[in-house]
Amino acid sequence: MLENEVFSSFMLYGTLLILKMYLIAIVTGQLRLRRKAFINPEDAIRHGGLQFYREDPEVERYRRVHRNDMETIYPFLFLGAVYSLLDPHPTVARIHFCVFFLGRLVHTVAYLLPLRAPARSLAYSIAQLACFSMALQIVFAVISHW
Ligand code: GSH
Repeated sequence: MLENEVFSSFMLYGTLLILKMYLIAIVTGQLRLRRKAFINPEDAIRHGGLQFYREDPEVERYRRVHRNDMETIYPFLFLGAVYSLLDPHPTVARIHFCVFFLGRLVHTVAYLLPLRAPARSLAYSIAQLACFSMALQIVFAVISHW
């Protein structure tokens, strides 16, 4: 599998994005502890009392990053894997994966800092373009073989 240039490039970018999601999850947990804002009453009781069973704007921002990652990176993991099976040109494929990867990194940075609008939306749209392109190529490849 690693000898397949396209698939190994997909594996690299996909795995790096999963690691990014793990990092966001870890930081969210740490932020909860620091801000004393717990999502479950049992956690709040353990860390000082039910008054800490509450929302915190910063924690919620991290959760939105994670949710948006789930809405976009999970489909990429499917589309990128299927697209790799279509034997695309390695450079073109790498451009798709790299654009998506960089778009998602900028999206995260823009969401967390936060950067002035429309930076986050632009990053989101550019990353989604790469996914749309892969999705269309998959659909055309399937239809043309019917
Ligand atoms: N579920 C998303 C939403 O509610 O906004 C769908 C559209 C989307 O993902 N928009 C991007 C975004 O960063 C660019 S504006 N949305 C913020 C978010 O999902 O928290």
